[in-house]
Amino acid sequence: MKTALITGITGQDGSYLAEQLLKKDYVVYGIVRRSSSSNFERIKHIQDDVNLIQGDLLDQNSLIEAIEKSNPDEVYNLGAQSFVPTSWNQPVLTGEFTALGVTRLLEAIRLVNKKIRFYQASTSEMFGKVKEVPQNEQTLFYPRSPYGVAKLYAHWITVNYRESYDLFCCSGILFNHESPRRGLEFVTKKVSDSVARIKMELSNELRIGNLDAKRDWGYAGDYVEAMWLMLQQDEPEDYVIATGETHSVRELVEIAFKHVGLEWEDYVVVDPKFVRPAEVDILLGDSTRAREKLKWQPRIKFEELVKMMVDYDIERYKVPTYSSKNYDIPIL
Ligand code: NAP
Ligand code: G4F
Repeated sequence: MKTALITGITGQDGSYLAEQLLKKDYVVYGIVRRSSSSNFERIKHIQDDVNLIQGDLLDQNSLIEAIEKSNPDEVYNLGAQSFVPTSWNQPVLTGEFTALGVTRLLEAIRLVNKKIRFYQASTSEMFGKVKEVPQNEQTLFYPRSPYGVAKLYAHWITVNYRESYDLFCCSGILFNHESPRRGLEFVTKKVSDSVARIKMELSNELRIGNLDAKRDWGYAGDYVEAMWLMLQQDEPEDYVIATGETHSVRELVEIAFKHVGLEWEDYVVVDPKFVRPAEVDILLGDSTRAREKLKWQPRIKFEELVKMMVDYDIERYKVPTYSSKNYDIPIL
């Protein structure tokens, strides 16, 4: 029986990964940071099956203690300030969590047990102003936000600890992946949630930013399987994980509204407030290495993903506790 420790277990990916590891008979530990109110919504259904340890990527000692206490075979570092616009707002804090937090965790592993296998949640945001299309493991990086810059540091410190200390460290360069559990501020969830509210007559518009941006969107449940596969290989390596299809925000909006029988042009308002200081115009991943070496492939296609998210939100708003005055508003 193997043991895994997950940072960011309360997040979208952490919740799916914990579920999948439990199914594989892992003992699962998760690091959670202290909060005055509970944020275990995504792991409520498995809360009794996982072991939660209080800790923070900002606090070196708490990470050492978490590793000592859980004694893991594998550590998955999914914790981060992960919303790109917030990184312009709080660039220093983003660097502390998302960049230096990784060094703290790697130092804790180096100190406690160098045999631990380590997964770092790298991102296609590192490609930013892309140097080629599609992007693969050899594509040059050009990040376009403080978040992308912080993740690039995290990526290289992971490579560096592999090369300096012979640690088994892998970076998964994951392209955007979504699900009904996606945070409300990200564009897919913002759209599915708004479409559901409009359909249920709780709202009558969707204010949005750049409709022309293109992303390679996959399903989070498929992507966490790739994280696990990376740590089961004989040699540590970095892998691009993507669907190999790109779609615009406009297409996303069109599909979501059409799914509930509405015309998107009647409801969507472009609001400059949501346009970023520097945009990543197009992301399209080439995951040939993962498909060949890990035998990984995505199962859920873009259109199915969008419909799944809209259907989920419609069901959510059917629960009577929701009304026009009682829903979460994304904070930007
Ligand atoms: P998410 O839903 O935003 O979850 C982030 C998690 O990090 C939450 O559990 C959060 O805890 C935790 N966290 C934040 N700051 C922390 C700190 N100081 N100490 C400990 N934990 C902290 O993100 P996600 O979509 O699951 O993504 C998982 C990881 O993959 C992130 O590193 C993200 O940057 C990266 N990534 C995501 C995508 C994507 O498309 N989803 C693509 C590429 C890479 P709270 O619940 O307490 O806030
Ligand atoms: O959904 P988004 O906020 O995701 P973004 O910026 O691509 O970042 C996500 O994916 C990364 C992987 O590439 C992760 F590393 C990162 O942690 C995060 O999970 O925005 C997607 C696109 C952008 O081009 C944005 O400008 O949608 C465009 N967009 C247009 N209107 C909007 C909006 N994005 C948001 N969040 N809200 C809008 O109203």
